[in-house]
Amino acid sequence: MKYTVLSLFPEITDAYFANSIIARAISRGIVEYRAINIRDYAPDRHKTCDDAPYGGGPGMLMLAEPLGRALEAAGALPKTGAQDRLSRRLIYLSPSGRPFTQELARELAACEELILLCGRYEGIDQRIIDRYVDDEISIGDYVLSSGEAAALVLIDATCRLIDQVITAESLEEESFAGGLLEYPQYTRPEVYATLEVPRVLLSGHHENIRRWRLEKRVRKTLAVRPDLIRRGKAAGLFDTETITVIEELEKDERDTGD
Ligand code: 9D3
Repeated sequence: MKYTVLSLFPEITDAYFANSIIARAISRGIVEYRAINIRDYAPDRHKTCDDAPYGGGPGMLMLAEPLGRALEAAGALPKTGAQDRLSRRLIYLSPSGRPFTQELARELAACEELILLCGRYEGIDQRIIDRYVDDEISIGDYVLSSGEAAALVLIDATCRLIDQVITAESLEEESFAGGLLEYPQYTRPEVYATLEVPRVLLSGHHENIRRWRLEKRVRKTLAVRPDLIRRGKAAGLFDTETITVIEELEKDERDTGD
């Protein structure tokens, strides 16, 4: 995978690539990284990259000219409609994008190159989106000050899915996660600040441990992510035992509810 990041502040993404599992992947030749400073492509001597929006409104927008020149330097071409979206994708990180999910991470991890355009100010001239951008992606419903942090999230999530970057084992476990949050985990010591490790985990009784963990997962998911329970049910993600546990705990909830 090759990541090309276009930004007014490339130091932000540089720092990340210098120190993480990605640094190892780069030295092994599995991942490539290139940062392009958009300011280097401003045509005027003041290196202007922003201006006020036509029609009025708050703040400033990134100018089309420096963005277009930086994109062409990155090897981007204007869209033709007949694009090979498996080999190379141009992504604009934007609060108005479609939501980033594990499914989208898997799709993007299969690309040969991701060109990530990070915005500053209130956004970019729409003509850059129309002419070059394949996907507009948001990382969630909260407001960031710029696109760089979002690009790092996308890079981290996709990079670890690339074959050879992390062990197949941890990815396999992930697919087992199937619609529920994790159970609580404990390691040594057995007593920490008077807090004891749950007895069942020390019992060596594998069937009881498995059942305890399943109940903990269902309880936690019902409490903080009831949407995952609804979606998991609809998608047929749960086996009959899990459905029984969900129904029991939902019933408990109603009994103690009021
Ligand atoms: C006035 C409306 N605002 C849009 C919701 C303006 C605005 C806020 C934040 C314009 C740009 C930004 C900077 N955010 C990003 O570049 C960004 C982002 C985000 O804020 N949330 C979630 N995902 C992303 S991806 C890029």
